[in-house]
Amino acid sequence: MDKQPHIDQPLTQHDLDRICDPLPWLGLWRRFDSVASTQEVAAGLAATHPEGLLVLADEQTAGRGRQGRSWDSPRGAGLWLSLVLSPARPREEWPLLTSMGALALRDAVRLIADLGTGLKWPNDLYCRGRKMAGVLADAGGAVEAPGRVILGLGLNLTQRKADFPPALRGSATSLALEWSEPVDRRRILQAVLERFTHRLERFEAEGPAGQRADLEEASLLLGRRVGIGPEGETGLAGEAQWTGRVVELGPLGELILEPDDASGKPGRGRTRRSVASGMVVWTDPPIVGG
Ligand code: BT5
Repeated sequence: MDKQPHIDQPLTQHDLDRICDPLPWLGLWRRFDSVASTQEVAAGLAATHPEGLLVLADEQTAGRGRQGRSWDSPRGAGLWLSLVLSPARPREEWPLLTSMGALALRDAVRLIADLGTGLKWPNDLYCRGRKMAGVLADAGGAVEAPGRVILGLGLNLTQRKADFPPALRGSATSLALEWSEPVDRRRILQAVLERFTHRLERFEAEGPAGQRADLEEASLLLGRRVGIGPEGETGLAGEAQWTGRVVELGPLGELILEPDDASGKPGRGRTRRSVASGMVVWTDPPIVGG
């Protein structure tokens, strides 16, 4: 009876119970057929539930990216979920949670499929030069639950090229597009949550240092020349305000750059700049293999 379940099978509340129950930090989990955004549903629940929460939806009608951008989340096409966390770490370290979410998505994809993937700092998971997943952290914004972080994870699973809106066809990908073998959606969810739990426990015990080696290993930007656009830019096709080479990652995974000189030549030895909120708009060499 238990045929190899395919990636197209929806997750049930029963699946969620089985997967979430063993996770020590998670007190409440809910699945919905359709919501505007799991971030807002999670924020609403957080108001009355102090424990760790998970909200998952089959479809989002107004999925959100960062800074007002949107996240395409059609019915059944991916994992669309939000986690409400109360990290036992100083608030200034919380930005690392975004990259930890992206690392957990990468861990899960790697457990299941033999695929090369990498992180475009701080929140994008790329596979062969296209975006497969994104992470969004709400803390201190309009939907904030005080003292907590709402971490939204979106992982594309079943889309074929034509399923993406035209504007995303050149830049987005899904697990099904990259990996032809059947995949059990429950296994992916379980792997994402287990790997994230492991990372969270390590973060709470050791702080940012415990994530560093993985961040370096996964980084698609370390060692590349990059163009930094104005805040609010996205994607890899924008106008750069300045350029430089990424020479190392900072304690929270931020990019440390050696800026180019005025003529655009590598400015070896120039004062390094840390990019905490600027956006990478192009890379040289381009991200194709990651
Ligand atoms: C992100 O923002 O990548 C964060 C995505 C977070 C989505 C999850 S799903 C569960 C939870 N609930 C929500 O409402 N959101 C979270 P950003 O780096 O700003 O990237 C947004 C950009 O990615 C868009 O402007 C598009 O260019 C592109 N994009 C949108 N949907 C996509 C998709 N499904 N796959 C790949 N790229 C996409």
